[in-house]
Amino acid sequence: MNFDLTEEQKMIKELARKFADEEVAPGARENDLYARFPMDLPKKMAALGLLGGPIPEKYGGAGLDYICHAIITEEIGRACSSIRTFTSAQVSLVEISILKWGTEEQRLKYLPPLCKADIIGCFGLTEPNAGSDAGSLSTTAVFQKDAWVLNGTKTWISNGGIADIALVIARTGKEKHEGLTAFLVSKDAAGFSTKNIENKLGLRSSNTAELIFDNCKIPRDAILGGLGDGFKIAMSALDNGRFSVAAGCVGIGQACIDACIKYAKERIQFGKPIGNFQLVQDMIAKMVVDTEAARMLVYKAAYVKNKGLKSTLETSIAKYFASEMAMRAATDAVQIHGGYGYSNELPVERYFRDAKCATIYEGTSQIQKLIIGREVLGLKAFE
Ligand code: COS
Repeated sequence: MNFDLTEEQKMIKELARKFADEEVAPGARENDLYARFPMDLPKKMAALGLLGGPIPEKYGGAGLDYICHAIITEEIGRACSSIRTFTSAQVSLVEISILKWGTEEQRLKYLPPLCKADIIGCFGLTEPNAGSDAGSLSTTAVFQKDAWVLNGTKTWISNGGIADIALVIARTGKEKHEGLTAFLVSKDAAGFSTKNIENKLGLRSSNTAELIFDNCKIPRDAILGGLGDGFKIAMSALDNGRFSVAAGCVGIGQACIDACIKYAKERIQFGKPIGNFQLVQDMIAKMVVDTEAARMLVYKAAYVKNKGLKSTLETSIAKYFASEMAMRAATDAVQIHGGYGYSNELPVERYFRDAKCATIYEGTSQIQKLIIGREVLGLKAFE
């Protein structure tokens, strides 16, 4: 057991922290207010290697381990969960899935431009009638003459409206799981359009959209993995996406701690800084313990991923705990800031609105608990 970060991990933390403070945090309030995604940021992140962390250098990535990936994601999440959401979709859901399931040709075609932010990716699983029950999706892909033809609608897709390629799971057969296949769909494919989803509670500067396939034709070789591998690919993508959500939530916890320590020392009531009061210290102490525990769970999942092992259990534990922790921390952070915390002049109300989504997307807290139950009991609650 060694809790020390390596020199490389410390360097990455420093780099990501500086970038988050200088490039991400300053625009976060306005981007949230006007619900706009800062299109200049992906290239800036890519220039520092922040968009290809765990991707090997031969495919244009930084070749870093999963602790580094967690550190980068935490730091971005500390500054802005919308940008962290963009990063999670780009790196964890799309890049790592192509690395794991793609042919060598697909890796060489897609990974370098994704790592450089020359192209943006999104992951299309959820549908209006298929959320938690991901295997029940109804978007179809039928092979006709020399091409696949997709029909259906995906919804709540992060990066959907700004993506150049979409990793889409569609039905190619009747079987619930083996009847699903993954495809890489270009935004230029005929019959493919998107529609932005507006007025979200949080993550307002992250782009969220519907993907609409209306007799959308894509080439024969647009399949990722094999015919019928779609459900497995989706679940393995989520094992990575959820890890990244968990790491981002550690960032929210840390941001709450930082904001509360500063405010509790400045704000004077009853003649002294409110940080002197035991009930305020109680909230801050709980935040510190909660955040540190979540960070350790994320690092534990990273440790398993570094060994190349299946990390479904560790990832769901980390995602469940970290997202609920972020919600607790942000609730208390607003409380400590009182009336000021209820206004968007200070960032804690944004942390609060953003944290809520983390307990819902990439599998609700309830789904994470049922996955944990399935993994430890060997019994499925879904049958
Ligand atoms: N990695 C690889 N393969 C996996 C996997 C994983 N993590 N989890 C499951 N599979 C494969 C297995 O092959 C499994 O078959 P076996 O039981 O024979 O091994 C098969 O998929 C079916 O798994 P399961 O029976 O558990 O599937 P269910 O349809 O019951 O669904 C849940 C399981 C509910 C866990 C799944 O649908 C889920 O994660 N839902 C939430 C979806 C979600 O997060 N949506 C939000 C997306 S926002 S991007």
